[in-house]
Amino acid sequence: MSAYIVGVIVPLLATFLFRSSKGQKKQRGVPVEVGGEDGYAVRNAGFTEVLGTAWEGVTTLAELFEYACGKHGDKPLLGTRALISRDMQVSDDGRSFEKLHLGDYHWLTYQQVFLRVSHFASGLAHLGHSRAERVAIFADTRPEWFISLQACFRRNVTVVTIYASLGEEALCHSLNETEVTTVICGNKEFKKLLEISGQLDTVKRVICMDDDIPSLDSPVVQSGHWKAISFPDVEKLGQSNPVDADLPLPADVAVIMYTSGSTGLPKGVMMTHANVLAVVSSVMLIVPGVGSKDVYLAYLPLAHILELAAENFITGIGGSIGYGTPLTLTDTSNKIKKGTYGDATALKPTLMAAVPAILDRVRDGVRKKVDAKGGLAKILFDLAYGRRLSAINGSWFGAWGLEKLLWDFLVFRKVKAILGGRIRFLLSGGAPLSGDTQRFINICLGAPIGQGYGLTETCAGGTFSEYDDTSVGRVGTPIPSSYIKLIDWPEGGYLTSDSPMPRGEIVIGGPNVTVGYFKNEAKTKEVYKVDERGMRWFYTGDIGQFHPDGCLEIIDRKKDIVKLQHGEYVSLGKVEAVLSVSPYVDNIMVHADPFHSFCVALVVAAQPALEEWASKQGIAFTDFADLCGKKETITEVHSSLVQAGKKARLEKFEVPGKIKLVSEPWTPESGLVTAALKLKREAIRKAFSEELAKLYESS
Ligand SMILES: *[C@@H]1O[C@H](CO)[C@@H](O)[C@H](O)[C@H]1NC(C)=O
Ligand SMILES: *[C@@H]1O[C@H](CO)[C@@H](O)[C@H](O)[C@H]1NC(C)=O
Ligand SMILES: *[C@@H]1O[C@H](CO)[C@@H](O)[C@H](O)[C@H]1NC(C)=O
Ligand SMILES: CC(=O)N[C@H]1CO[C@H](CO)[C@@H](O)[C@@H]1O
Repeated sequence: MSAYIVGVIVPLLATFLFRSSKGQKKQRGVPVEVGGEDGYAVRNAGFTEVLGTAWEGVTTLAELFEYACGKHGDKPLLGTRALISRDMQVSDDGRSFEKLHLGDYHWLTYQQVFLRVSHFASGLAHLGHSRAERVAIFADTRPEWFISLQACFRRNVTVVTIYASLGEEALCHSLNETEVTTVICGNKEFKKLLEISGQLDTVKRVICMDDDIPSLDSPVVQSGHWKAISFPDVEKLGQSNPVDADLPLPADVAVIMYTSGSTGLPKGVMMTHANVLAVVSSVMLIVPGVGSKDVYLAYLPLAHILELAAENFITGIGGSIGYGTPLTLTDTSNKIKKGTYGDATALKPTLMAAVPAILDRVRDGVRKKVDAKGGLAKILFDLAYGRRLSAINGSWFGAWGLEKLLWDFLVFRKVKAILGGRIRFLLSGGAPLSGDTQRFINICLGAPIGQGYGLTETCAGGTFSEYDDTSVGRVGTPIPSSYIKLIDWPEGGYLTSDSPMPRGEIVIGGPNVTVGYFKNEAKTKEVYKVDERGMRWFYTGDIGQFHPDGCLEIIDRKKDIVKLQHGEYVSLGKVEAVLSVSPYVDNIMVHADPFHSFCVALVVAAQPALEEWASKQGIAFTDFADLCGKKETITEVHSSLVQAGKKARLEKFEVPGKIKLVSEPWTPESGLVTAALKLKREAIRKAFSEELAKLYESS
């Protein structure tokens, strides 16, 4: 009980002692004169020239790596955890799960990694891979991925990156299109390749990162069509047959990154060394006080530009990269054996990157735990949360120093411990983060979130929220290497002359804008434009508005706006964001077409919340699919959506008139969402075409 009383008194005292001073609003972005199409353009207030590199004399990623290894020689660079045991556990309903017991991190120093990179580069050359041919890396995030990447850079070999979760057709397409001759992969991916080997004409070599190379007796390997070799063997080959480095120039293409677009086959975005370096350099200036003490937890796909830029950035500053996986991240993660440590606990990282879906999961996990505890713990948590929220409204640092320490000690210490307890900055990207989650993480971790907005096409460059900006719902100011311009979109009703803020389609310009899509001139011409001053601009299709302090807010998406029968516009993304606050919603896709006067929605139901409701109502069901099909369940979920819509003041036509509950989650593997967990509308519409038709039919 005493903790509770202290918890009340100290905040009250602190209110008098440390009154927050609402300082003047910082000007983060300023209007700038640029060429090209008319619009409202903004640049970072701190930099008059767009930035190319933050390291003097370094112009490519290969040079950055060599520079870092020379400077930080015996510091740890890459860390992995040893596998202690692998168990199978069977749950009550008979499904079995793999549980891992993982040990401490083991480290390779910069110098050791440099040697392995040099050996692998030589080995690749010795295997007969010529510089003009492309290599594909097709694997989960791990040290060998990083080593392969740097080795290719050292030989001026362009790397094709492919999401490990990509479907067969997309995989074939990207390997075919880039005429890849060497694929570097794990044994899981090797099996996938063997299944489609008949369609891969150009592949000659497969380098397997795991020891147990699968199916060495398969025809394509037996016949000598493919040479299969293990990663360590390539390194050994290189060690005994050294080949000189063959460094690239800034304008050489470093990576062709296949993005799982929302529609059609994936497109390969070509990124030069200068492109990626510009973004890596910007991050350097945005994260406060980075240095060789920083430890980064790497677990996002390296085939995602956010992760690729982040790992090169950590290397550039002399930090350490510890590898983990999304399924072993925390002590309570699915694959972690009970009573053993998750990656974050073992590593105690200071920096992390995350996509919103993962942060949402952290938030829900904490909320659930607090609610389950109830009583004093919940009262304390809610009180602390409320106090911190109002402190943040004043100012982030300083003003509430003493009270912050107290709450940290009483309440947030335990929450912080989930991610190892030392996180001081979180990078979030891939999709907009909900204001609620941003606040929650800000408060509970006591660490700011830097939210980035950008696309693969702009090399993840675009905007970035500065560490001292505690507002929510905005994506920050242009990074030093970008200009952001809004242009009118009259059809959608967004104009740069709008008041109180200029609004329009977001166009990104600068050295970070990539050179275009590989072998896709038509699409490149459609969305990339070069202005009369030689600056490249990428047309994003997103709609934004600029706040007076020069920060951007994403408010809509061009192609997600549908005109209904009676002429009203429904912005699908906006409505989905509003409705997803319903506790019954795990995921939601709103569907509208011009032939009906109302929209409908597919709702992936949140199993725990719905089952809890059902048991309270005394509704019997055989399994979750059965529950989702029941009329009363649909009514309950629908009315919670209507409520959410009302609360956010949606128009009546914006709230789905009918819904269908889906019991199976949408995952990247199922092809219904991208690896960053964005909806693939076309794919979902196709997969659920009958259900959607039925929703309209019965009206
Ligand atoms: C790097 O490779 C590309 C493609 O093969 C080539 O066009 C370029 O000239 C090479 N760069 C250097 C510095 O040799
Ligand atoms: C890839 O190329 C092979 C041979 O040219 C062809 O048979 C196959 O259909 C192609 N696959 C895709 C997805 O383009
Ligand atoms: C924080 O400030 C915003 C606007 O400045 C306000 O809407 C919100 O209610 C405030 N929250 C608290 C807890 O004071
Ligand atoms: C490809 C590209 O746009 N490269 C540019 C990158 O930025 C530098 C410095 O601003 C320019 O000189 C390059 O032309």
